[in-house]
Amino acid sequence: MSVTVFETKEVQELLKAAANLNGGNGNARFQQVVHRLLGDLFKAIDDLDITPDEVWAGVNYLNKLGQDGEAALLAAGLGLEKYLDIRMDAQDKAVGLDGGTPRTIEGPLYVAGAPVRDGLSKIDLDEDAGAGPLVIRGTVKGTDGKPVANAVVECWHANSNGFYSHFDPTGAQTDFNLRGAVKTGADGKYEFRTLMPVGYGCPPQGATQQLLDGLGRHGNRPAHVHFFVTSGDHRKLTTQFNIEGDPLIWDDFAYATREELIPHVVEKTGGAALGLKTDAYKHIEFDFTLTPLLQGRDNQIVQRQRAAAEATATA
Ligand code: MBD
Ligand code: FE
Repeated sequence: MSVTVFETKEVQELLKAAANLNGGNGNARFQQVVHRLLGDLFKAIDDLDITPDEVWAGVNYLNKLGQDGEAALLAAGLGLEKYLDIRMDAQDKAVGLDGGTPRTIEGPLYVAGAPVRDGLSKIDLDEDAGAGPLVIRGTVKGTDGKPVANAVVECWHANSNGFYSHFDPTGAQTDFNLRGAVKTGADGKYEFRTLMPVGYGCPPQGATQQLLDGLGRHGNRPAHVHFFVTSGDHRKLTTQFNIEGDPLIWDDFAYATREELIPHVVEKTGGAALGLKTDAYKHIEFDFTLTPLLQGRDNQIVQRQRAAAEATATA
């Protein structure tokens, strides 16, 4: 039977006690956030008459989510990470910081520590019979259109099975396969020689896919390449582009697609001279426009737990 108890003194006192609001100890911001989120959950249980069985299913789900190490993956799939982008976009607009390459989500699969090379890096370290060569290149610029020297472009993407090195369940890839970092010279130019990625799919037995199944959603992304672009004089850019023509471009389970982030893929020959595995290759030209610091500060730096590895000397 549906009852409403949320507004009672007993429940309001319980919420305050649980969050230790006005308790003296603890972190006031943390208490404020916990009080609000717990209150929103309590209210939803009242409003939707969520049953004890449903609550315990949810609690047990959180255990599986943690066991699977998929909380950040679920954050992407539920649009939480996209929502943070929408808020940062609105903040930029409010202070007039426009004209940069649009941001889009980082996702959970970055690995810090890729070797930094000058201007160019060949990042396909492992054989991948299913993937053809891809050259990605462009210029890092400021909003004034001038090239940015000493910017570092970091890039990471999946192989032809949609798996990322360091997170590959088959164990087939070495550390930093398909991950790299390039420092620009005075011309602002960067180039990656790599292989064409395939779209990612959530682990089929994992907690994220389980939740998506319940919603009747798929857990797939179109083929894409991630970037961080950093430069001391500009704000850090976190973005990706999608591979033109992928059928999931506008059906990304993580909602990262943006109109400005779908560069043309051009067919070229001459790959042999570039050290590519076939003469025919695909070429993507993609420039990055960085935005200036805001009152001398980069307000786009996001702290989150990230994987890290040591680059081997030969890599
Ligand atoms: C990915 O490759 C990705 O970019 C995101 C956001 C989520 C899961 C896998
Ligand atoms: Fe990705």
